[in-house]
Amino acid sequence: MSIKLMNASGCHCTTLKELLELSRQPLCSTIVSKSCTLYPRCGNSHPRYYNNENVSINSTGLANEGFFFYLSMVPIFEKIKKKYIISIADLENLDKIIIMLNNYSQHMNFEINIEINLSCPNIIGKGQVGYNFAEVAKLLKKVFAKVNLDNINVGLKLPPYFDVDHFNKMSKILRKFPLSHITCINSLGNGFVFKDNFQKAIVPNGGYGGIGGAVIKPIALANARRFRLLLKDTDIEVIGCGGVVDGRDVLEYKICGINTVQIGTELYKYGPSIFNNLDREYKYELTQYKVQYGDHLV
Ligand code: RRO
Repeated sequence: MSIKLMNASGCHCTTLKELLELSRQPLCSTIVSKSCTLYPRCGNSHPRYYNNENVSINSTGLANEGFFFYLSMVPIFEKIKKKYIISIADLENLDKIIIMLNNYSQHMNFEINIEINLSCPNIIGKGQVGYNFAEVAKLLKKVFAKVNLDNINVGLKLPPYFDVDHFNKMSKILRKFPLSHITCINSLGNGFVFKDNFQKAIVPNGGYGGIGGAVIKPIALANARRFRLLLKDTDIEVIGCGGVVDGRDVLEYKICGINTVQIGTELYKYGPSIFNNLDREYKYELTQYKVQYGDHLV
């Protein structure tokens, strides 16, 4: 009943220093990069991140070091045998990026994992593709026609869904493609948080941004659980992301059939040592669970 912990994209995974720090954490089993664009971006103006005890809000605006930097990390993770996923949010340049990935993986003979981010809520003036089902189907058709599946595993980062009809429609689309995984969920888009002094918590986009932290756990858990059930007869792994604060939260994901759980806001708050704490707490919670309910997770 082991569980794999990893970072959530956007948390401690933008710079070389952050990625190397994560790479040294034995209990961070996989590392996903900050969502990238073909070329580097500075992102939105500061302050663009805030958290309190229950909630985080960000409007980072895709600040990243560019696709080539995240691609250049592949041999490093290959050498230390750590799974690494490049998160890609640049849908406009996806064709070019896929051609480069195909060439690179073939020449280097590396297996490459990517995650296409369909759910960035913070690009001002642009909606989240994950909410446009026809667009998602079109995009996946194009991607899988081009990508070299011998060397490249393709996953998706999805936004939160709130309607049963949306889960059904989305899973119908997803099951048509040989996806390696889906990550459920990205932050809840376009939230708004006041600080104690009634100032808006972040500055860009009028103060609206993606919501994370403890408050999103019921929605994140529901999304991971529903997709896990809807896709149970496929090879698509469902990775859980959202609201994990302690070992009990990790166990709840596990009970929903999720074997990999991402840590976002708490990683942002406490740094990579959070993985040790969560692993210890999860093992304790699991022991308590077994004493009370037996060996089977419901
Ligand atoms: O960079 C961001 O503002 C951002 C991204 Br790409 C994302 O996928 N989710 C999020 O909360 N922020």
